[in-house]
Amino acid sequence: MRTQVAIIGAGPAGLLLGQLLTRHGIDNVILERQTGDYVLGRIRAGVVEQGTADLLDEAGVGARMHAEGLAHDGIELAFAGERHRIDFHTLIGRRVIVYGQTEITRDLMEGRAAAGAQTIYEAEDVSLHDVTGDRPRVRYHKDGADHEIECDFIAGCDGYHGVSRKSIPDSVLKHYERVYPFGWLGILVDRPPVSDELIYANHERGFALCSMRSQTRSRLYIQCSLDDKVEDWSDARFYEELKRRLDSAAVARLQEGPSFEKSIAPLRSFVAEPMRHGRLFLAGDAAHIVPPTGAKGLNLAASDVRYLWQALTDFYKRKSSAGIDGYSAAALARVWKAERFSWWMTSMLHRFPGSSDFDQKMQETELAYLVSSQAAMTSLAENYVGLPY
Ligand code: RFL
Ligand code: PHB
Repeated sequence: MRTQVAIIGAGPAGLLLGQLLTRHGIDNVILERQTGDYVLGRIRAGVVEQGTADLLDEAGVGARMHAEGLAHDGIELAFAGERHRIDFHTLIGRRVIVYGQTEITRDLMEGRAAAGAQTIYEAEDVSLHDVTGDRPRVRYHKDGADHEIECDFIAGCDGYHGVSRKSIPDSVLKHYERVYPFGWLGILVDRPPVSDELIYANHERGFALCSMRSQTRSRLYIQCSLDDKVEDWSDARFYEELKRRLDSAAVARLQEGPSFEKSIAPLRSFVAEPMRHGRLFLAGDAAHIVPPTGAKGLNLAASDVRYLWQALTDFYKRKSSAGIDGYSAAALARVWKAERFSWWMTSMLHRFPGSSDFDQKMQETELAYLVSSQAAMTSLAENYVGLPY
């Protein structure tokens, strides 16, 4: 088989890139290790930046997000028993949309099916070949046979555990990493949200986040130990712990219901540089991870895709390699700013085992300063809604 762009991974990065390329007449094939249902079953992000929403519109799949997503003009920070609103709309005149990654993925899959573009699910043992030559190839195994795709470019959109980044020699890639000494335990429950906006809570027992997927579905998180197992946390224990970390008004509005999803995610900051090796480009979690506190992971995947789609369009439509040559530097400039914001939010809102009294005072003062300063709140707001491309 031959295609112009072989895309590894049918997460948001791969599907969005595929949709944009298809709409601009650039042929592409997506290879995904899992089934489509498995991909849709992963519960992840919930907050969409305006720039990400614009790109979904550009890809022709934004209609349901605009109809069903919830526009949020701010967030609430809770600490020392009080809540403080950060009003994005007043501070910088922009907002975010709360709309689940699962729904975005579903919209992209349906858009791809409608466009007749090919996705090969359950592709096993995907391997990349000749990425530094003119004719890269991707091999995979499916239905008992080996297959090969010849292409012009490979887009590695296969997440943190994927094969693409690992195909780049160690001598080429530099890794930057911070692993945080805690995780997030999250549940999904069909009960109305605790508040109209997201509540990010700093509490002496640990961080908590009250998010949502709709007016009737809540997504709730608490900071947990890395040793914790999902089985250790009954719903009753989860709610008991969450309530200890929330203010009394939030507790009064919390409706406890049976969770239908419960998972623990470790927190990590990670960047691999550069994001290009020959004709292989990394995009999304394949190249970088942020802790979820800043709600940036999905949005960064979309911003990489924006740069990569434009670079490939320049190559095919205008015969220019400038976009391809500049891709890694352009994408990384924005990636590092989101890394900084996510690290800062994480540092400000969590309890770190072994932190000193001085560390604790610094964290309290950071929060007190933030909510007392228009300049500091504006900085949070412009990062949360998404920096310019
Ligand atoms: P994905 O979504 O991991 O998709 C990669 C795809 O590649 C496939 N794959 C392979 N396919 C073929 N061959 C191989 N060898 C392969 N290896 C892997 C995988 O099966 C998968 O389908 O990466 P992508 O597309 O880069 O998207 C990134 C986002 O999923 C991620 O950044 C966000 O979910 C992060 N995130 C959040 N981001 C936000 O912007 N806002 C949020 O509010 C937010 N909340 C979160 C989050 C992530 C979380 N977890 C679980 C880590 C909350 C949580 C709890
Ligand atoms: C979510 O709704 O899953 C969510 C929202 C905000 C975050 C992280 C996750 O910062």
